[in-house]
Amino acid sequence: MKATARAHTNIALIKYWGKRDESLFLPMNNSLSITLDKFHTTTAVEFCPCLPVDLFIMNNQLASSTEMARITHFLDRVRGMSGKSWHAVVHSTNNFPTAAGFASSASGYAALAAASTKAIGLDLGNKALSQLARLGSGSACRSIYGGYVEWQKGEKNDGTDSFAKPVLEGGDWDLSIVSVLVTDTPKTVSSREGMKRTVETSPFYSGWLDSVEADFLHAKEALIHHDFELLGSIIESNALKMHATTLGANPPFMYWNSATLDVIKEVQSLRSGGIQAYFTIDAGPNVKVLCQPKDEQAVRESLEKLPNVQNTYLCHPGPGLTYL
Ligand code: 2P0
Repeated sequence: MKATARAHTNIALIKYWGKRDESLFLPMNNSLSITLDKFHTTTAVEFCPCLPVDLFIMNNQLASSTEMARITHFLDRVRGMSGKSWHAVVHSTNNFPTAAGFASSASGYAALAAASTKAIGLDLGNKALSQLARLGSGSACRSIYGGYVEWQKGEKNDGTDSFAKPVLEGGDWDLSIVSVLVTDTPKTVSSREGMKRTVETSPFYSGWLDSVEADFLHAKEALIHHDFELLGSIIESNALKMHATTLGANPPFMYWNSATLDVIKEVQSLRSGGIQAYFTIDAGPNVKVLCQPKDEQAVRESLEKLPNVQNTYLCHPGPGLTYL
């Protein structure tokens, strides 16, 4: 009983920041993302009655006991859904360096949800796969779909109304995303810990909640109407608000370094020079810059000139789940 699936990473335009239920990965707010063409995780899962435990091999190496425990916890849900108790061997490969500043948990759990359910004989649709992927890592629910995707937070306590759905196909509006690597050093505060600490201690978190729904609705409108200037200004402001909440947490923390600020300043200077480019930053120091395809080379060249930029990766909207 074997299946292989591939899912792509996504970047948040409107951020998922804070949970209302930790164990069910239910978010405090709606979020919006672009699935990227360039970076993906491919996962093969094989269930066998011969295995005494699950095995997880990540990029050809046996995973740590912490990662193994997360995978087993996830597969326990899949076993529970199928009524089978078999263990599995999971082989997962990222086509991007794990330390390159891209969230691998989103593509990782989306691919695992698809491959594991198919391998165990379940036939789930995308909505059910999105709900399942969410239980591995929140942002994974968005990587089930390609293009532009929303995650509706839902209201119910059991999470049955919290899943992602497509907003716009990638081919409907081709935007460019220049992903800027300023460091590959692992962050000291994980996004999971960071959002939890912020919800529990930051006096600025209520300001986030007061404004994020309006950001979400305006960004969605901008997407539907292909209004790049509006979309860009909203996503920048939303990212800055998310990062501002971390400064008010106890103890406070900050995901940026000085090179992050250099990239922000360069994007502002590009705009002063007439090139429409806008930044967003997830839970780390690396920056993603959105622009239109006609400007992508100019934007990339100007960012690569910055002394503290290590690399840039040019991405476009990418596909949803595929089975191999
Ligand atoms: C996002 N981030 O919307 C936001 C923006 C980081 C900043 O989703 O605890 O790895 O596994 O649900 O999904 C990163 O958090 O956290 C994230 P868990 P996840 O993309």
